[in-house]
Order: sequence, then structure tokens, then C-alpha cells
Amino acid sequence: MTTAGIDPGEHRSVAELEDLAYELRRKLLELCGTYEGAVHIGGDMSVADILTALFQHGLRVDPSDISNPNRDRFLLSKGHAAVCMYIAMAIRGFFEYDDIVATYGQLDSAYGMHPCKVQLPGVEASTGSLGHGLPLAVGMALSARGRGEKHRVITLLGDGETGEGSVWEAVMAGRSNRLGNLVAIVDRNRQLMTSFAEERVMFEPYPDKWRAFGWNVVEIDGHDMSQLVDAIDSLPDTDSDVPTVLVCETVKGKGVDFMERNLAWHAGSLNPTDLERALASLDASRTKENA
Ligand SMILES: Cc1ncc(C[n+]2csc(CCOP(=O)(O)OP(=O)(O)O)c2C)c(N)n1
Repeated sequence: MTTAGIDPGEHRSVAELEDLAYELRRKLLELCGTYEGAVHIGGDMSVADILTALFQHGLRVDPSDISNPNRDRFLLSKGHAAVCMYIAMAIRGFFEYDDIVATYGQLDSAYGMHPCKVQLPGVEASTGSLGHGLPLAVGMALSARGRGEKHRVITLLGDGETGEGSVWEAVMAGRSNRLGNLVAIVDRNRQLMTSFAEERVMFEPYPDKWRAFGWNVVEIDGHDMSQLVDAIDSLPDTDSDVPTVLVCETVKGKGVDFMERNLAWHAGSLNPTDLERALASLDASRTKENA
């Protein structure tokens, strides 16, 4: 990935990034154990590795210089995973985790269930109404081109979200305007809010649909940190003509056995017993992966 005036965060090995993804998941579960309402924990856990690879490795952003015009722009199109982004940003140094836990989801809190750029400097777009992140990102990438800026515009979408027609208008516009500085990342966890994806929408052959619109398509395991790092590091130059989509195969609820692929865990809260079970399961899955 080319540098555009801001250096990436401290260089970290894949093993260090995996540790940070574990920390992110653990902090998510702990918040889910203290917050009284429902947290979108299933879709948070499925993007924890992707957001770690971005905030702790790929994104050229600087928490102490959030208005730098050369920074990469990141838009969380699946805005319901806001808390996962807040904590990933806290790990990078933007916010304090304790502040997130103290006020998350409360009236007037900057840490809303969906991100608000007016309330929370450092957040690039207010999202949560699905289908808007990619259209916004197209506009931002186009505007960057017009101003001669070299940064990337990267947006993370849910696969269910890509059932929205506005997404495909933006896919077409991104290619038509030759926006090689535009990157879409799809969290292909194959679940929606209350059903499995293919029960409602015929998404497959999913990567071919993006190819048909002329995008550069990279298919990876969205929980494999080496693949995420390689895909980010191999993104085409921002001056190139073709936007890229990373189709990341993921598991909703990843890391906690009773949440994985379980429709009941799109959103929820954890009582003290469930929190203990969830943390134990996270630790067990980590031990298995390290074996
Ligand atoms: C326009 C719009 N319609 C409906 C919703 C309610 N909603 C929130 S999450 C969600 C499921 C989205 O599925 P997906 O994009 O696959 O996200 P994930 O399963 O990864 O959480 C829905 C329908 C919304 N936020 N915006």
C-alpha cells in the first residue's frame, strides 16, 4: 500500500495483530456484559479481524492529527458494528476504552449505537442506514481525485447490506469514474438480521457480480490475519483505474461457540454467567488456533 503523507502505525507482525484482534473481541464481550441494551455482537465479532488489520496496520491515519488531508478515509457502511470500530480506534489511540464503556448507547453519548461524525471527531461518516457507505465513499474518492490527493477511501459493508440497490449504483459509478483509490470490503458472513443470506437474496455467484461490474476482486478468509495483511499491502496504487473489493469470508459471532452462525446473536446482551462462558469460549478458540 503506498504511503500518502502519513506513516502507518507502528509496524506489527501478524502474531501481534492477532493478539490485538483477540483484545478487541475480549473488550467487545466485556462491553456487551455491562451495557443494558442489545449490542450487535454477531456482526461485531465477524469484522474484528478486518478492523484490526485496518486500524492497527493498513490505514494511514494519525490519532493526533485527525484532519490531515492526506489521511486515508474509512467509512463503516455497516454502521451497526460501530462499537467494534470505536474499540479498534481506541486500541489505535483515538479514544479511551473506559469512556466508551462508561457512556455507550446512552442519550447524548458520542458513542452511539451507530457512528456520528459530528459527535465523534475521527469518525469520517455518519452511517447506520444501510446502503449509504459506498455511495458516500465514491463521492469522497472522486473529490480526492479532483483535488489531486493520493489517499485511499475504504468502506466496510455487510453482505446483506449489498442487497440494497444503492450499493450497485455506487459499484457502477466507482468503476465508471476509474476510482482506483476506492476500496470496498465486504463482510461475507452469509447472515442477515433474522435469516441466512441466501434464504432471502440470491447473492451467489457473489464475487462474480463485482467482477461483472469491472472491479478488481480479491477473495480472502476474513479471519486470517496474514491474508488480510497481504490483501491490504497488495492494493493497487491509488492512481490506478480500477476500484478493488475484498470479499472476506467470515463467520458471524466468530470466536464464541454459542454465537457462531447463530441467528439469535445478531444482537444481544450478556448476563454475568453468559459473559463468563463467552470469554472462556474465546480463550478456547484462541488456544485451538495457536495449537
Ligand atoms: C436501510 C436499513 N434497513 C434496515 C436496517 C436494519 N438492519 C440493521 S443490521 C441489518 C442486517 C444487515 O445484514 P448484514 O449487512 O449482512 O450485516 P451483518 O449480518 O454482518 O450484521 C438490518 C436489516 C438498517 N440499519 N438500514
